Amino acid sequence: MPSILLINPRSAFLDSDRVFPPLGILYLKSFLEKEGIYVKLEDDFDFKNINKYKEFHYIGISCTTPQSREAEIIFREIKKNFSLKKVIIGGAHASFYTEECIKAGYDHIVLGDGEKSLLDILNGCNEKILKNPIDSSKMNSLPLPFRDAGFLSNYHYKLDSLKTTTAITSRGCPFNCAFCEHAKTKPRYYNSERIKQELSEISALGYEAVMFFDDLFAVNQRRVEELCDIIKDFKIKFRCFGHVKCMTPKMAETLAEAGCVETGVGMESGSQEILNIVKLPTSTVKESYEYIKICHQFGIRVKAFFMIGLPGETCETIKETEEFIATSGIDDFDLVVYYPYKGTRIRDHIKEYDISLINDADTIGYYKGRKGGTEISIRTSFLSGEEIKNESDRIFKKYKK
Ligand code: B12
Repeated sequence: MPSILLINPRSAFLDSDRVFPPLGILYLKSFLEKEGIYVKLEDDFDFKNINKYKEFHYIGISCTTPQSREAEIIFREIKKNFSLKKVIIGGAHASFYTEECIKAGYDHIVLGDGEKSLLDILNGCNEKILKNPIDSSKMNSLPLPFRDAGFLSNYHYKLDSLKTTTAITSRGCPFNCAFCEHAKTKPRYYNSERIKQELSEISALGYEAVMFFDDLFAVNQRRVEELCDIIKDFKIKFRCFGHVKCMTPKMAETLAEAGCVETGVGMESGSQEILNIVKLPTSTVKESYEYIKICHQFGIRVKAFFMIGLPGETCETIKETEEFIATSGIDDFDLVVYYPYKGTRIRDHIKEYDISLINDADTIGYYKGRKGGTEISIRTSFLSGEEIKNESDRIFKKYKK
């Protein structure tokens, strides 16, 4: 039977890469092990003792775009020491920066869901680029992600001072925001039975709270009721993502009764002009205000996410975002400079938008790095990259509690 080492490269650009565990490789490990394959996870690649990896037939690297330089260093090190080992790259970077991965020389590049593609490769498939999305009907036959207390103990996140870990109840997002790589990906849902099992496992590991990382958790009342019915039996606290167009008093009440203490929500901008350009379906600033009011009515905190430097940004639209942050009553927020990832509508049709690329080649592809640092790779016709960054820093410092 073949064996594989699955690596999550370190992320020196972050304040800490030990907050949330890398769910992707946890899913892959349990899936492959069910097929009888030996899998080891490595989240701190040991360059000094590379020989300890010689037993593995395959090496898989999980990669987001800002991890890609570290991933290439690992790739070259492996090839230098074990030239015959096949190295596979997967994760968001492989899906949207496929050309770059081909150029880097990876043996296999896996787009999207990794389970079936990885198994095919381990069974001898020679294709260079593989794409095998998991169908809705197969989602529930996937084993639960590998949650080993030892591995998870490297990661620390607290929600309301409680020991917290992450989970997802669905894959994909039905919305079509112009800045998002994950726009319009077919939503596929795990069923109640499976979610119950997963939460039992999480509780048994001593976690008292969960951060649900579904792109959008609080969207559909029926689904929210189904999920909350299960969650409330576990007496945990949780945090999840909502959408300004979907929050209703009934939904907030359902969430709060099941233990939801906070929702994260991509409000993006306080300017209607900007929302008209980037959000699909278009949301309104009024809906954003309303979202906060509804959540607060049921005791749910709101952390809103904003970007500055979206297409069409001007001094005026930035003022509107500032005004929103100052007056809306949000409990917490994050504000970053927009980064135009490949595979998004804005980047793929950049000429149609009032935005252009600057310094793109000098960036590694993050919007939130060490000590709030951000990469500037865009400008609009009204504002330079520097002006956008200065405004972002100024507003962040002024309002962040
Ligand atoms: C949770 C999350 C985070 C968490 C946790 C990240 C982690 N450690 O896993 C936090 C908050 C830390 C985070 C940080 C960032 N994130 Co983030 N994050 C997500 C989110 C919402 C879910 C990821 C997830 O867990 N999915 C569930 C698992 C099961 O799926 P998966 O990870 O994609 O894994 C599957 C496949 O990708 C594939 N696969 C994964 N690895 C491998 C490896 C091999 C060998 C193979 C074959 C296949 C394979 O198989 C897996 C199972 O099917 C995604 C959006 C999304 N829906 O994917 C964004 C997303 C991945 N993040 C994104 C970004 C931009 C960032 C940041 C750069 C933001 C910043 N700070 O500037 C950082 C980078 C962090 C890092 N270390 O690289 C982008 C990535 C864009 C890109 N081109 O890389 C995404 C796609 C959001 C978006 N729509 O733009 N993120």
